[in-house]
Amino acid sequence: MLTMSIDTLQNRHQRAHGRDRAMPVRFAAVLRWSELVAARPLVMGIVNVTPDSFSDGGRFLDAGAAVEHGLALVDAGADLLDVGGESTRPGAEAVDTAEELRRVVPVVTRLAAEAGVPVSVDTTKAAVAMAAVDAGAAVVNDVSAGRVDPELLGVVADRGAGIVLMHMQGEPRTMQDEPTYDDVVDEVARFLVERVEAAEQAGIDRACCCVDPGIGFGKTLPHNLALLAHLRALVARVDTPILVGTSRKRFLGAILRDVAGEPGEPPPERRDDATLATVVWALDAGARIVRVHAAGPAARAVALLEAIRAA
Ligand code: PMM
Repeated sequence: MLTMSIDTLQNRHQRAHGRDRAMPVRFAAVLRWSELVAARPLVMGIVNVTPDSFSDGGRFLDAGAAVEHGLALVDAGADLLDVGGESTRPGAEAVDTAEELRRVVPVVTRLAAEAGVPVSVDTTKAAVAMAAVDAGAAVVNDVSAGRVDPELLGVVADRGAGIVLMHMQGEPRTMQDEPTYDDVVDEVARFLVERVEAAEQAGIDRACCCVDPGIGFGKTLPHNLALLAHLRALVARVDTPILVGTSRKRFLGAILRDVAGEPGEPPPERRDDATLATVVWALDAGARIVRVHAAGPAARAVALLEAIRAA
């Protein structure tokens, strides 16, 4: 079980950010997404400790640089940090467990101690999930929704961590070869409902589950757009908070080239304005967590939308 108390976290947060700043989110010993996102949507900042992620690959491979980046994301407004040691970009090769542990554990350990916000580990491996949770991670973000490693859901259940269950057709190496669906929204919704049931069967409380349509994971541009267009319907069908990750993804580059008249696909680091448009869209449709590289604009969008909603 995760034993960290809210008081401990509050103290850590105040040490890290000064006594005046209230801790932005609270989580109990057992991370219950449904309670965490009840007050307002949350911004999950991305910390990729990888040489080959599509947007920030290689920038934060050094643990110190990754920690600095995570702390900067929190200062900019991130409510959670997602630490990943294996790239899931299309065509990426798998990373072995020892290497993933080497990349992830030191960064999770330090961020869990210093950042003052819940830390999530982006992994499909039970061994990495276990080590990361024992190092202080409160959430396991599994892009395979517990299908790659059958032990992973049990690890999450035993430790009372939160989980993100994401939809993906195929596997990262080949997922963009020829993704096909009869009805992408219906198939993704069914899959997410089924994976929450699988998580419950493994002993995970439904309140600890969050689901994600997996934008860009085994999906063409029309599939990604259909999922965003019908996000409100998806939210209504799955009885769990939804996380949406569009940040800097390839489909945004394709839209900017094809529709917005850019001369070519802008590179990932020039897709933050397009990301923000999708963040606002997703939040308005009912997404409760947005996973982004640039935390500041997303945090300001959350604040703005909440002000409008409250008026
Ligand atoms: N996207 C990436 C990696 N992990 N996890 C979830 N839950 N949802 C996502 O959309 C997602 C993810 C790929 O993006 P990155 O390489 O920039 O992290």
